[in-house]
Amino acid sequence: MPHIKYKTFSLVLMACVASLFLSHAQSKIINSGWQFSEDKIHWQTVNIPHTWNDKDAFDDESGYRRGLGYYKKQIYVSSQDKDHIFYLKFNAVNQEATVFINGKKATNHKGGYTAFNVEITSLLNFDTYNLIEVEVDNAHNDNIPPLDADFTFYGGIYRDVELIKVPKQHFSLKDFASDGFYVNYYNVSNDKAGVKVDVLIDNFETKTDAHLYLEIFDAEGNRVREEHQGLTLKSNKTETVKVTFPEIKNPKLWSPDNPYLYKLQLTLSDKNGTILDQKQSNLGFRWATVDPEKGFFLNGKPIKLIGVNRHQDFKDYGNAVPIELQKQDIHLIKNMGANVIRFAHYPHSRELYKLCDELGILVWTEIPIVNKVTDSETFFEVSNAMQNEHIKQYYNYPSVVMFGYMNEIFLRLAFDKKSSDKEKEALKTTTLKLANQLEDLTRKLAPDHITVMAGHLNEVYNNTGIADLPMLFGWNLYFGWYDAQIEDLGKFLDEQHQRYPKRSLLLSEYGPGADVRIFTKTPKKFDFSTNYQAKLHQSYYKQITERPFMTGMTAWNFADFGSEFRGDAIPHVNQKGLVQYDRTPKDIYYWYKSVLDDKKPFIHIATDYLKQLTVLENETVPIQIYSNQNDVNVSLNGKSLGDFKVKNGVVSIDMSFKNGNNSIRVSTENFSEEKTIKVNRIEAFDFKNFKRFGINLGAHFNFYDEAQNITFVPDQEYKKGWFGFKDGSAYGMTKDKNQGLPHNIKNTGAEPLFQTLLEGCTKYQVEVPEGNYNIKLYFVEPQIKPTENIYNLSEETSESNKTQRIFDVHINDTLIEKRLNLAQAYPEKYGVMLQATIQTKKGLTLKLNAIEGLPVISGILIEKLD
Ligand code: GCB
Repeated sequence: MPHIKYKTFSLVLMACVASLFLSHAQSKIINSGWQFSEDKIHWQTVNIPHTWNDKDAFDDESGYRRGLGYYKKQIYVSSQDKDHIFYLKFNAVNQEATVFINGKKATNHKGGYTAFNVEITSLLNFDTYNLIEVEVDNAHNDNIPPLDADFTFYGGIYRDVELIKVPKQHFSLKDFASDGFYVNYYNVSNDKAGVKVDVLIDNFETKTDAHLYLEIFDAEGNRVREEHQGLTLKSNKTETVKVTFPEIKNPKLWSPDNPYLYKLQLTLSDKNGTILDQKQSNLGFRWATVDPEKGFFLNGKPIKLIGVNRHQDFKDYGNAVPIELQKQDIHLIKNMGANVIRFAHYPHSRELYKLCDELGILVWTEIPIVNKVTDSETFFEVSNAMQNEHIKQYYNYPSVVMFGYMNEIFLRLAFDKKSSDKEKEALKTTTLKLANQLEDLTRKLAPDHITVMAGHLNEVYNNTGIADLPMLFGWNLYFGWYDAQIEDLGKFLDEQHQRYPKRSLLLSEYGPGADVRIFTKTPKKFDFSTNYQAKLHQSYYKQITERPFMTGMTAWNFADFGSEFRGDAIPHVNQKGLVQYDRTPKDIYYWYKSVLDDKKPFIHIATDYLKQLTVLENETVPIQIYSNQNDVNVSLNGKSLGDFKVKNGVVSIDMSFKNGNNSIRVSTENFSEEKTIKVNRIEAFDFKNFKRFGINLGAHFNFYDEAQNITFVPDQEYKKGWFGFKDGSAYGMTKDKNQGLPHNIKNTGAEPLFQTLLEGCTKYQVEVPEGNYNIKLYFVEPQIKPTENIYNLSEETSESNKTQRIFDVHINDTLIEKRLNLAQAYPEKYGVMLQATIQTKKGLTLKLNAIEGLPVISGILIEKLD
């Protein structure tokens, strides 16, 4: 032992002295000051991370720029570094990159979500500036996955670029841009744990001697193991050195509850002890298994996986998101109480996986082979290379326990109406062939990990046998959204489990779209209300936790994310997030916290969506309270409403609010939470308590319009003394039957006001008292061209009224607009507002007199002027 200590000390000493004279391996991030151009004529200075689609993927024009983007940058290289080898490392460029150094092509890389290296030594000039040029292409390419998917394929260099300078002997940079070593574990149990490391060393010189030194430190910084190895490196070769440490006794195991990490340090020195290269990695002793009956096991103990999927983009940044902002996601996910993340549908930044190691979150990671494959040699090659890069770059993170390679790979096939049966069969065969190859590759490269794949609701995953390839199959199930009802989830899973008792299952995706501006007492499928979101998640959680055979569930999605072709309540954004696109939590985030996190007493009063609440007469409002406590006491405006049992993390109470501020207080024994909500309670339609009144015509939900700071209340059939329609029927551009996705309405940010409307209404009455009113009427022509949305998965095309609609608009006796013809006078799906000032003795009668077709109207806003 003393001998080893002395040896170590002398080695370190030598290294310190040597480093004064010789610099060892260095990586420099070169993100600043790149030139970017879309046409090679107009250049602008940008920093990495960068994308050219952060704005155009969210504007009113459909589509976003998919094509070439050019980057360039000068780097100075000194002749003092002549003895070194230089690499450029691109951590992610979406999706194809061709790199030139001083005008000469250095490499081409396909695939936008994994890193690649290129050795550039021979292309460099010393003591001068060298030009790096990168041609980036995000155009559709049949040979590069993903071919199509429900997220935006932002183009650009969006992760760090590194200039790496290494001595002639170094940890290999050639193996699919990995770190040049792979950590394996053996005999891991509560009593002992072994570590084996495969180290790849590149030698760029003739035969030479070197020294490899590996150390393991515990979390307190004590060195618990060390191994030395003398090496003779062959001339200009990559050498693989296998190092096995003796087992560590009584290891501290890694788990989400106790993410105990050891550290591995690898040092490569020359024969004089001068350090040439050094690397580090987290070590976590854990083993994960799945059982088709009993679910998921970590370190031999059952653990229900409950967590989220994550996409990497962020409001206003596209995919070019500063890493510190991204790290906050992982903290938020941990803080919610989740124990698993599915990084969907592609590998995310490596720093995040490291953070999962540290915080204790299990990881499913996958490559972006989504919706369909191409039957071409290149597609297969690119897919294989991608999985090699993926596994080799992400192999050493203890948090990573699941490696995947396909998502809903038969989605396109299932909705394909054009191909013949024979063509479809051929595509199934091709898909299966690729799946088999990738499954084999994954098992070979990562023998101790769980292989995974996710499919959508379709028999094709069963009858092709593809679902039996991976060790764990994930179902992406949208019962109560795209399909059937919320309660059908459990029935479906039971049936699958019965039919395929040997298959381990995870609910890999689920969730409805939800917009924080929409709320309702009567939540319905496809209304985008936060209330429906609560209902679905609460029920799904129950259904999954009641079924021991289910390994777990990952919600779709942690955050709202960009999907250009979509027109949810916010266009171009998929709104199934538990938090908003800017990561502001929706109430449901706190509900998850209440059922998952029992560390500290927690209460959340779910009223975040009630920005401005208008309550009619004696109307009560159901308020949900989320808590991890068993009992809570609730009071409203100082009066106790009683003690309530918390079931499934929630208490729901119908509350009767007074006009003005209302205070809700929820308390447990030694902890309480209070919230104030502002309410406009209207006892009579006298405009005393309020100045403005908005109605969301054809809608059963409230919509808070931020721009006008008003909540449009739900529509109703005419009620005496109040308001409502006399005829017509509700027409939703967000139908609950799978009639395509909702639609982006141009010229407005208030989609939920326009997307629901009244059709065929000729008379609408609002019983306002005598006075002067400013009135705004909102219209949109709902008829859409059926084929325009490539992601429209509906069986039938959405059609309302194929004939023209022309109608006159009157309020009382005033003509507001003659022969209004929305389809003719305005662009498609264009939000139109007509405004008028009306004086009335009593009441407002809106008349829509049809000349042709059925009139439509989306909303009314009435403002009292005197
Ligand atoms: C899915 C896909 C995911 C979509 C999601 C949705 O099943 O795997 O990429 O975003 O559905 O929201 O439709």
